[in-house]
Amino acid sequence: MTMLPVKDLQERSDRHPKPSDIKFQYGTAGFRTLGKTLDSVLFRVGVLAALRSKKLDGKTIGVMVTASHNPEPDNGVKLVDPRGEMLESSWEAHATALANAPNSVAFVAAVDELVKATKIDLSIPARVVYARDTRPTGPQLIAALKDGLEAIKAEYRDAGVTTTPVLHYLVRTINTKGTKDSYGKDTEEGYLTKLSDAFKKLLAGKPTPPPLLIDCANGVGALMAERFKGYLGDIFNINLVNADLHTPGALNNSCGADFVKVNQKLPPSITLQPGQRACSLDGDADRLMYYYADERGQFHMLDGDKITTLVASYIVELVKASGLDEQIKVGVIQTAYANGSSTKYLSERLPVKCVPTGVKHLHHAAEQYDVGVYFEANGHGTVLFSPAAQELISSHKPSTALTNLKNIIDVINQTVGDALSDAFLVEAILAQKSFSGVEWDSLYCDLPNRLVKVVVSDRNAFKTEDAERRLVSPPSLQAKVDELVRKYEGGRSFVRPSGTEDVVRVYAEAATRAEADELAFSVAGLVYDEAGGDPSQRPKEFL
Ligand code: 16G
Ligand code: MG
Repeated sequence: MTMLPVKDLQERSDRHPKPSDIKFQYGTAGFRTLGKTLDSVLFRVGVLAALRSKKLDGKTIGVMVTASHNPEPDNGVKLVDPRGEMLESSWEAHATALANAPNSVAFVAAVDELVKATKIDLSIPARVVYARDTRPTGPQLIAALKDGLEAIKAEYRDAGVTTTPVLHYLVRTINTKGTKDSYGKDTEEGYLTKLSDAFKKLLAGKPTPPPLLIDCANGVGALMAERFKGYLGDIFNINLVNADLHTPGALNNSCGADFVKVNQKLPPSITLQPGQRACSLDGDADRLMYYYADERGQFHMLDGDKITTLVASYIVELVKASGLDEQIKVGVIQTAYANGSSTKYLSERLPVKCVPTGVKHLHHAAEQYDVGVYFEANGHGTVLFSPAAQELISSHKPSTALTNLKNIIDVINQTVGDALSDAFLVEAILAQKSFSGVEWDSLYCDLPNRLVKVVVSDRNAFKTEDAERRLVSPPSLQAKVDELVRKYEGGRSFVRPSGTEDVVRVYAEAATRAEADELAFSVAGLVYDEAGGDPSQRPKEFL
């Protein structure tokens, strides 16, 4: 029977001591905090990833080192399961337990316990593929990860500096290589070729779209977008801004998808000509925010909900035109953050489901449909085609619509939200439909909305139900929120604890901008008064 390499694990773990004052938590997007505190976590994640691989019969597990849209000093790490999806939730607790073992002896004991509890056969080989974004703490954290992988004798592959969606793609392609479910070539080049070929086919014969301005958040998306240029030829031009990977502190600073979504304005580094369209990626290129300037030069945002609407409507059209609408049902998954107007528009046409925030919830719900379209309002999303739907599409009688549908499938990265793939998807649909930003935007009109953060003494005191749309704790707070909401016609507001920051978030929408702001700040004030802390942190009345 193969035993744990206890001595090696312990000795190497001693080189990566856990900071005694930090409690780590594997949250919505893995571990995420100040990069310089994460050394022990990375070492332990290396061991955990290997155990997960052994548990899944030697399938390759992914490890991505990134903190997405967070500021540059932060970093983080998340695990990717064999089909390119997020780590199964039951293992999040194992990750948290291993990360918090106070010392090496306790860590090895926790590993041993996990092996026994989950009945892992240690003789099975472990395989891991890892990558990182461009953060300065990345290389050192990768070194700690490798030490963990070597301590448990895992085989590993370094995917280098790349985007989160590329790492997800690699995991899926490695694990399906040579099978009937093969998802493409298991290299970055395979990814670039697959997406760009499909995109070029969708654009063929259409007028060349105007060059697309891409704000790369000064992150790793800039590298990937630059690589795509070589694959797109002159059929589609992209111009990169905020592609500076060398200036310290530039990452996600006053740019990127999160900046645009939260502030509902252009990054100061960008000016748009009337009619011009552009988009922003986040720091690891898995979120996408579109926008355009109207003929008066005014900014309009096209967020994840607008992307859902465009994509879902187009896929429904293609399925129908292919004569597959009886067999293939398209559904949409949203979260409470989806703009009320988008939910209204979509649910008049398609089944729409609301789930809690976080990709894993949306992804899981999307798997229940033949075609599941999911985007969070913040721009993270993709489309899933069930194996049966793909089978039907691949064997159905040929037509232009069916060819387009096949190319749409190939331009999409089904493993996870992928900003560049999503941008190509959007551009392909706009080209197919001869839509400008204005026409896309006119599908429905967003309700004004506002998102506010509240710093409270204990965010765990906040518990929600009904896909985070209602609070169950602190008791009686929901009734007070309801009372405030009732004062605003068409008003809606909800309160939820953040899964990635130590804050509570308040969202509100109403018929006018002033009312949405007023409602958001009234609810935030209420939350603060109920569970407050430092008076200087009380939400300011208006922006
Ligand atoms: C993470 C999630 C994202 C979610 C966000 C919410 C993943 C890969 N990412 O970034 O889906 O929208 O957290 O953050 O699951 P919050 O809980 O802090 O509001
Ligand atoms: Mg991200």
